[in-house]
Amino acid sequence: MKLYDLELSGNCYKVRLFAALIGIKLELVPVDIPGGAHKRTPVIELNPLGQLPVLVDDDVVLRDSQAILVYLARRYGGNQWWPDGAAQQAEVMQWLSTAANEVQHGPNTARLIDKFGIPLNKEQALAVSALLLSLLEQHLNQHQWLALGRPTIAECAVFPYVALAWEGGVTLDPYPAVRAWMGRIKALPGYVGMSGIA
Ligand SMILES: N[C@@H](CCC(=O)N[C@@H](CS)C(=O)NCC(=O)O)C(=O)O
Repeated sequence: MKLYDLELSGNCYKVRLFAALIGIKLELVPVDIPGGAHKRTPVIELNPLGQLPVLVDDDVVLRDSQAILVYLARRYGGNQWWPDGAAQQAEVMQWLSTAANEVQHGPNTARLIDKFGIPLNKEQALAVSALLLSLLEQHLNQHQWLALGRPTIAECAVFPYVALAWEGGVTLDPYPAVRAWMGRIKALPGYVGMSGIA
């Protein structure tokens, strides 16, 4: 199974992390985003948006880190990570949506500005980060995990850019419950980090 990958990408790391947690092997295909390789063959044929990650598993080709997590969990991970029941699935799904919205537009965007010099709106990114982190802090004050009382793919979707928030100038100091949750994730069997996340 191939993952078109960029080491520094938190979206790609979501997939690498989950694969490590469930013990499946990925063939990583490094893509030179600074050199524009994501807008050329073969990536552009696999994902017309020209974005990473892209997963190729035999005849299955998928873009979007959240969709890839669902696929891997359903196909290889078992319902511990992506449950069967309607209400349970929706409980996980709301965090996958949070990853694609508030996490993307908050700490991920702040990092794109500070670390990669991409001209986006920092003030707005900090405001969305504050909203996201207070939501997480409130939730994690009462729960050990984001959904279902156990680790699910919601952790893999939300954790990376929260853990990388410092690279965008967003401090987690006022959020002890978030920091404790990150510690629980790092203690999971099979856990791997990435550059910027111990
Ligand atoms: N919603 C997508 C976002 C993917 C995304 O923005 N990927 C970045 C790397 S982290 C990328 O490929 N950026 C290059 C570009 O958009 O041109 C996901 O979750 O996978």
